[in-house]
Amino acid sequence: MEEFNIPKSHPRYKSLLERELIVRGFKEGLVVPQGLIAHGRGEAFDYIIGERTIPEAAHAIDVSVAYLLLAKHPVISVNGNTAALAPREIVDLSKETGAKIEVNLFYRTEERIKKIIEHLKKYGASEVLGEKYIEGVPGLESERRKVDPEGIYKADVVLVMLEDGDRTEFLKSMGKTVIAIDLNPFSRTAKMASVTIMDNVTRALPLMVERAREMKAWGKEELGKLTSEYNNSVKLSQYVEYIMKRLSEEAERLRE
Ligand code: PTJ
Repeated sequence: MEEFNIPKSHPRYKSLLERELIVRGFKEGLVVPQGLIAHGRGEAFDYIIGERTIPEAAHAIDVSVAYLLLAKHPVISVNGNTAALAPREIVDLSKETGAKIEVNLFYRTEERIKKIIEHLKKYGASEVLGEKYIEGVPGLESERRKVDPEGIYKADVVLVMLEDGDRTEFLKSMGKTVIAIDLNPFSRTAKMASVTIMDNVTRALPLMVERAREMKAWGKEELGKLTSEYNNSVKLSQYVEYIMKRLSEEAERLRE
């Protein structure tokens, strides 16, 4: 990533690089201005968890990969921010799990849909859904109700990232399993999802690709064991406990 001129030795290298990717995505018309704000909220939570994939999230990643591998019609839902931050990993995860990719936007314009599809194709996607749609999510009033009949509409498992809040609930009431990657464990999406991965998409997605490569060799029974034993409320409570522990350790250090 020479093009961004950030010294590798900078202690905030990775974080600065992500900002550059989001800003570049904004200038290219992939990311909306509101996406810059959403990224900042994510950064704050990432700072609090120590900018690492915590063991509890790694377990949620395994459960999510198991769901994707067991699914009949898995779909990865992509918005502007995720396309700008991790296009290659989205394509790789789709290839490893057989999940379709669908662009689904909160601030939908047909021009942005096209741009994001082209962007993902540059990173190796052969098919990206999103242009053709039906108003297929009953009750949902936002633009995210526009879904492809062969994609999110038909999906049994949907991976969502950087969500705005209400779609997860509606997708679940359609009987779908919803996997959410969200750094904020207090968000509506995090609370409503079937599986919540409290991690940065830039760390979670590459890990999901790696685990999918390994777990593809597992039997259905072994994968099913992971999904059937999972409880998302317990997972969310572990995330909050982790944050509390980190904050009290920090307070302790300051008192020393
Ligand atoms: O591209 P569009 O039109 O679909 O619009 C997308 C945005 C992101 C603008 C829209 O979905 C939105 O406004 O999202 P929110 O309501 O700000 O929610 C985003 C959530 O993602 C927040 O809970 C953030 O903490 C979290 N988040 C931000 N950056 C990351 C993240 N989670 C994981 N990885 C990140 N890098």
